[in-house]
Amino acid sequence: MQEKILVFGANGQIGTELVEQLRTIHGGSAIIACDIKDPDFAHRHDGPFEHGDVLQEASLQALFKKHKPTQVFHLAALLSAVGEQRPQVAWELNMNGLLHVLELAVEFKTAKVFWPSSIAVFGPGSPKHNTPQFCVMDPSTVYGISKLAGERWCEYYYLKHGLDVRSIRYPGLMGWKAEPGGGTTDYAVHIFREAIKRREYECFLRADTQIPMMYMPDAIRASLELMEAPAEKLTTRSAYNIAGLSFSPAMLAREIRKHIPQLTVTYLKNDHRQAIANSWPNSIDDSVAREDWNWQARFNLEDICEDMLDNLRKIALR
Ligand code: VAH
Repeated sequence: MQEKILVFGANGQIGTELVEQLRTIHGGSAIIACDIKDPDFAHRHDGPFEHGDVLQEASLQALFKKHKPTQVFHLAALLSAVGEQRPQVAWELNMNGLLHVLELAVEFKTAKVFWPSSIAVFGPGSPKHNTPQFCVMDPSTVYGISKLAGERWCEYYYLKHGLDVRSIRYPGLMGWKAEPGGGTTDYAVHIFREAIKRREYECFLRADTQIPMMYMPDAIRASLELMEAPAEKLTTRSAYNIAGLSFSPAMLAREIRKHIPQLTVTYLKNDHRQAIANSWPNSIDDSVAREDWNWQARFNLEDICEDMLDNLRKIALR
């Protein structure tokens, strides 16, 4: 069957790479990129684009009616750091945006829906190391609260309406194709650009702040593998833990210095994002995802640094 896939939040850090990958698999015209902002210059002609605001239910309904999507990827959200600056806006976008998409997916009989959760659903009371699929979850950010509530809503729409909605708790994500969007892990992308341009970086997290992270190619592959997994194999309809690797800013800086020995990094002491990072796990147990749909990360820190620097240097030279 010819897929018709709607991607909300298509111009974001995940969306930019997901749309590109989906268009490679299904063909450009099968993927309708949708965002409240115009696509950046590099991506503006890769395939169909629709302006859309997931908070405007009527215009969203018109998009569902026009395209009758077989799949929807709903990525639009405010992330952890920005969300703490604008808590009401974050809650409204992250919660009502999701509810509009779930409701319309049921109305228009969309076969599958993907929605990203985050390790931000865990909090100070969650086990810090190898945080399991099921445990105490007491998020202390609006972003984390909205993701935890969103997981419950996804499971509700699966159980009550039979909607095949699937979700992943992404770690912090790194990629070179799109800027991160205001999260607590954005440092792990900014440091590369600053290392290339200025050989120095002021990190907003302490040097020893260890956070679960993942390279974007692994993250995109995880979403697509989960969406392709046989429904009967899936034992979790809230969101799956997945793990890539865990590192601190100091560990990342040490790996980058193997390529740029002159890099100097200074560390802020009182940035508001430190408290957010402190509330998250150090590492994640992804045994349920491995068991249910054979999840397995591929990129280690050495591979990531090499690939990031190779590609960012090419961009810098343009
Ligand atoms: C953030 N990049 O920093 C996101 C992510 C685990 C972190 O959810 O908010």
